Amino acid sequence: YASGPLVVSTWNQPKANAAAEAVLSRGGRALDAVEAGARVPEADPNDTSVGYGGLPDRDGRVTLDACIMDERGNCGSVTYLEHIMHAISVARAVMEKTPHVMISGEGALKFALSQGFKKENLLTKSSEAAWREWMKTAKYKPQVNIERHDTIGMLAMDTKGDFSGACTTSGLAYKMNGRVGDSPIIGSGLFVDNTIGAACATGLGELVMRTCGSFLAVELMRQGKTPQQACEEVINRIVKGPSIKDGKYVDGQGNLNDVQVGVLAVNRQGEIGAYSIQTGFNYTVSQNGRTEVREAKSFLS
Ligand code: SD4
Repeated sequence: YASGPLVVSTWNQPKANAAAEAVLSRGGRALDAVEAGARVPEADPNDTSVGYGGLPDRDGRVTLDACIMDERGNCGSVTYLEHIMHAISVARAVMEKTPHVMISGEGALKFALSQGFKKENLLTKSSEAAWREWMKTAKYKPQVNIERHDTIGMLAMDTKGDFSGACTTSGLAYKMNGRVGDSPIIGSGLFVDNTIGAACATGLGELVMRTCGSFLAVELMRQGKTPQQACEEVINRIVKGPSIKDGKYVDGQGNLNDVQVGVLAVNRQGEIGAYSIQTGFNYTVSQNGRTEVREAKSFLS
C-alpha cells in the first residue's frame, strides 16, 4: 500500500504515536502498535483523562473504559474497570482469551487479576485534590477540551496494510458513579473495517453513542465519502440531530458551546479526516516518517 505505515491519534499524543510507530517500523502488527500506543497515556499520571492519574467520578473512584479492534473484526472491551492501569491490555485479553466482547466492573477486575494484571491505586494526589476541590460545589458541567491530556483513540495501518484501533479513557471527570461513555463501545468510540478504514471519537460520549459515531464514519467512507467528508457528516448529524435543539443540548446541561465531540478517520488510501463541534480538537499524525499535531476544522468557530 502506497500510504505505508500510518498512526493517527486523538489529541496531542506524539509519545503514544512514537510507541506505536516503533512496533510498525519493525514490521509489527497494527494491533500491537495501537495497544503499545494506548499504554503510554494510560501510564502517564499527568494525563487526567486516561488510566493512572485519570480524574475520578463524583464518588472519587477512577473507573476506566477501553476497547480494541483488529483487522479481522475481532474486538474486546472493558467498562467500569477499577484499579488496573492498562485497561487497553485487559480489553485485548477479553478479545483473545474469552468468548466475549465486553466485560464490565467487578467481573472485568476479576478477569484482569486472573490474567496477571496488578491491582493498583490509580487516583493520584493531584487528581484527588482536584476532585475534593470540585466537591465543594459539585456542579456538573461537561468540560469541552482538555488539550494535551485527553482520551486517546488511536488508529494504525501496518506495513501489510492491515488496520487496528484502540480507545482508552477514564471517561468524563466527575461523571455519575457507574456511567459508561462511548469509548469502550465498538462502533461508538472506535470502529475498524479492514476493507474500508477506521474511525474513533472523543468528547462527550453521550452525543457519540446515540449516533454510533465511529461506525457511522466508516459506513460513510464505504459509501464513497472521504475521511474528511465522513467526519463532517458525523458531526453534522450530532449538531442537527434531536439531542441538540435551538443550540441547546437538550438532555444535558448547557448549550452547544459547552459540548465537544471530535471524530477522526482514516481510509485504505491513507487519507485522514478530522472534524469537531468546536475549535480546540487536535490530533496527531505519524506518516512517511513524520509526526505532527494538526488542528481539526470545526462546526463552530
Ligand atoms: C467519554 N468520550 O467518556 C469520553 C471522554 C473523552 O476526551 O473522550 N474525553 O465520554
